[in-house]
Amino acid sequence: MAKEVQRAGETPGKGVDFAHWLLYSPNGKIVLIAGAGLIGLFVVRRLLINRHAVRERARKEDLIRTQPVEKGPTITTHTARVLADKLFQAMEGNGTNESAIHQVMNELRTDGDLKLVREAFGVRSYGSTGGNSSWWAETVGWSTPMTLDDWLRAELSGEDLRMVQAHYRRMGLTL
Ligand SMILES: [Ca+2]
Repeated sequence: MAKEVQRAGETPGKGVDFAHWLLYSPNGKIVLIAGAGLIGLFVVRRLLINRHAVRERARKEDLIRTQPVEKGPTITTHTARVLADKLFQAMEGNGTNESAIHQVMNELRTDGDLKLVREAFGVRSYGSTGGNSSWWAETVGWSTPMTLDDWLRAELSGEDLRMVQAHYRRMGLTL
């Protein structure tokens, strides 16, 4: 594009020159229209991704709420919230604090406990870079809304994952 412009003797300098070239030369118009089209596509794509993320979040929140409980909880909702946040801190960002996850698992007794913690954890954005989460990353499609179970599956592997799966089984649930 730059070559053609120079041939036409209209070097698009900074600011006004470039704006003039963009608006009034045939090549400039093509660039302008193509640029606007690309931005439009980008915006539409982002909106669709965002709508998908919102729907996915609602679907997963419903799933968490509708799980039946066999044995009642032995912890309070406040404790469940504290434990859910501990788990989140252990997984958020680069790396995983496996021992913190095992510590939390050791404090849970019944499926009611685990379900309370799942509910308190809710659905949180999981980023592609080791679990960094932020609402804006989810809005532009760089992260996915994920439940506690999703997070654990994404963050743990090998022996650590098997240990947590054993805790789930002990409470009559599967991971
Ligand atoms: Ca992580």
